[in-house]
Amino acid sequence: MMKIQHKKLLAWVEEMQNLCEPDTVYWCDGSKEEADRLLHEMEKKGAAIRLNPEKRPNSFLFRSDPKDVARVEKRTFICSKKQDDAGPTNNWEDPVVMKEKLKKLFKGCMHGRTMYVIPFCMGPLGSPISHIGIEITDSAYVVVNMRIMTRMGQKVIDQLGADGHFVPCLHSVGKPLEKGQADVRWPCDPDNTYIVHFPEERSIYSFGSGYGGNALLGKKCFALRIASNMARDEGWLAEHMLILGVKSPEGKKKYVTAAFPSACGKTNFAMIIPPKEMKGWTITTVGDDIAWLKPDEKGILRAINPESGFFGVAPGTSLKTNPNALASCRCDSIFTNVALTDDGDIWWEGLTDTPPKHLIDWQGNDWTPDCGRVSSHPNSRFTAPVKNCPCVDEACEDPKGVPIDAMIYGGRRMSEIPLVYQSYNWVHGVLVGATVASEQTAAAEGKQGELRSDPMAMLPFCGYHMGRYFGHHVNMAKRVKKLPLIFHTNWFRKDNGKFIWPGFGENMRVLKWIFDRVDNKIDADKTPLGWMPRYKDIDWSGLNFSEEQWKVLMALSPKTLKEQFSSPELLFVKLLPSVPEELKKEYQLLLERLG
Ligand code: TSX
Ligand code: MN
Repeated sequence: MMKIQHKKLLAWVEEMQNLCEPDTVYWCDGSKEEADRLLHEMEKKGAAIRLNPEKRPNSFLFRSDPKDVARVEKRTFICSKKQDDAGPTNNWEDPVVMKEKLKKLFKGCMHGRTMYVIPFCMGPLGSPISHIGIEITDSAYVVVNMRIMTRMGQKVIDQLGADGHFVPCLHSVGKPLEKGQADVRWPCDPDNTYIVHFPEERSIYSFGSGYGGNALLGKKCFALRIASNMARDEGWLAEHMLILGVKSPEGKKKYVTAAFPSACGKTNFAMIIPPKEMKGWTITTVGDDIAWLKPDEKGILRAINPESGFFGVAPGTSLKTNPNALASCRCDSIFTNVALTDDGDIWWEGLTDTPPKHLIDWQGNDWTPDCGRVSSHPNSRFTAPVKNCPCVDEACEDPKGVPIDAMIYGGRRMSEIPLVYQSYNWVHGVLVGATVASEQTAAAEGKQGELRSDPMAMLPFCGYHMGRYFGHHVNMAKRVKKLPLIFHTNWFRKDNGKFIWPGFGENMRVLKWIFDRVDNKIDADKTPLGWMPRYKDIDWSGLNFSEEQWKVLMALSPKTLKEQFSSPELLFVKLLPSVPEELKKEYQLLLERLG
């Protein structure tokens, strides 16, 4: 039994118990025994499938309700007192009105269920950058996922002590069971889903969905939407960024963060394997999705990964695209909405060149390669511990965090945008991040190929006014003594319908150029966009890439670029009235450089 000394925590749990009226309350200790027991119970109920222990030890497959397969942005709300504080890019509702609505939804919503109390820490325990949350949920699936994605259980209660701060996170699948009513495999209430944030009181309420970012509240809800508010008030950054380490053959180490919109291969980039001809260069992974960055007492910007797991998109992950991700989910992992093979393993589109002759698809139906359907949902996922990753960084658990030398913003751009450029200064770098746009793939909603703004890859995740968020980035320059250099990358430029750049591990060549720029080792070309690499400054060992190809890859058309950067469709242009003066000035300079 757990001993809780924290009066506020006990009072909140009791209040939520009275609201949700569960059959029982269970405090999670985070032990392996506890997870084993919950998984076994879900297996007995038919909610989970134990995978073949020889092929995929201690791993399970879940199939969600077909209506509950992704984050629901239409139902995601930022309920600040003033609508203006949520800004024009967030859904808003008056907090008093929303609280009333939520009270009705949550009243008695856990009948027939267990209410799990999950103490979790975002970031290494005891780190000055970490923060604690308590998630209350009626989903055991959430518990076992949170155990992988966060530091969870008794140790967090110990850390919290009698009066430590925590972010209260209430979650329910929204399907109470009345007496005698049988449960379904994946309870949810898709027609009444609400993902609600109260930034001023720093609390989260999530109703009706059991899936991913809707239900694992430490991730997008806390580590980005609520944390971006905390970061603004406390002088740090909560960003949708991967963190990786780059080590040179001489043993020099630098850390880089990168923010990309969806469908740019962020998890792949977080764990690339350098080409073997680039001997002695190694890449290590701190995180693949979220970074919390805070200046230390010397003014060095240090980053932690608030998460301890990967919640990665499965389709497209293969030995060719990302062997380290595959190794991470070799065991002790949870799979959601992927296909089941006849020998009790998992499969998804792109895992192997030739699909198995027979599968059970993500909805539980027979599947054959010629059936005309995909076997796995396009947004199917693996939940895998970071510590399983073969290239996990040695400082991954360091409470001090890792010092950041460079930050990358990127997008998926078929034309116009070169492979890489460097901003002229910090404020210009903020502009580079704020003007990120990406082409939509078939997997996303909306038209394929349509260019959509996603400033700093934070459009769905910034928990306050986006224009003021840019201002906060600008202001960080006053707090950080050694500012990271800022870069923009695009792995996706095409010529005659073909990708020009080979991408994947070959992106190491771009990271080496960034490393050399940070080291002040090489000059670069001054262009309207920023500093650009010269052909001779890229390490080409082991790759046939001609100077002619390079010219096509790096070509700039100032006229077209100017049109794109001043297009009223660009979110930055729409946000201009609320953008700080320094940034507006930097934007004018960019337009002037483009002629
Ligand atoms: O993840 C990707 N990255 C980053 C990897 C470290 N992808 C996959 C994107 C979908 C999520 C990429 N796709 C990358 C990339 O750098 N580049 C491309 C485009 C591309 C696709 C296939 C090839 C080359 C480039 N194939 C051959 O050249 C044989
Ligand atoms: Mn993400």
